[in-house]
Amino acid sequence: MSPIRISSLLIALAAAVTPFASQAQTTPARAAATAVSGHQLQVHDAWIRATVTGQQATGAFMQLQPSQAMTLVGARSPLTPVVEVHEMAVIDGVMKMRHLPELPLPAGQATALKPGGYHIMLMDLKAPVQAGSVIPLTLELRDAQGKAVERTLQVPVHALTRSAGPQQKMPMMHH
Ligand SMILES: [Cu+2]
Repeated sequence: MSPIRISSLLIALAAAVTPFASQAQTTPARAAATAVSGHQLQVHDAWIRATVTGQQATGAFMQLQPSQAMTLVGARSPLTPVVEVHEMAVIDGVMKMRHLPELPLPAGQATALKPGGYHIMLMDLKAPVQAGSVIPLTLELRDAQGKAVERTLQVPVHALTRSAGPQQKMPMMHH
C-alpha cells in the first residue's frame, strides 16, 4: 500500500470515530469509571423479572457483597434509558417505591436487592422483557476512596411467578 493510500485511510478512520469521541465528552463521569473485579464485588443470584405485554417497568434483583465498603449510585442498561435504584418503604401506611440516590453496601456483607425491598427499576420499557433472555446491566458504584467504579452483568430474565427469587434452583450453600 502506498503512503498516500494509508494517509487517506487514516483520515477515513478518524472521521468514523469522531461521533463516538463527541458522545463520550457529554458523559465524562461514565467514561472515568473503572471496572471492579468479582473479588472486589461479589454478585450472586442476579435476575430480572419478566414482564407481560403493556407492562412498562420491572425490577432487577441480586445480592451484592463488596470486599470494601462501596455505594451503589445507579445503573444503566441498553434495554432502556430509564434505570433507577429504588427502595420499597411504608409511607403513611402504604407500601411505596422511591428512588434511592445512594445505597451503601457494607464491606463483607451481602446486601439483598429483592422483591419488596431494594431493587433496580427498569422503566419506560417499549417491549416485553421475555423470560429466558439475558439483559446487560451495568452497576454504577463509588468505592471507599470516592472513585467511580462500575460492573457490567449479564442478567437472566425469569418469569413473574418467581417471587421468591432463584434460590430454589441455585443453591447458595456448598458443603
Ligand atoms: Cu421500583
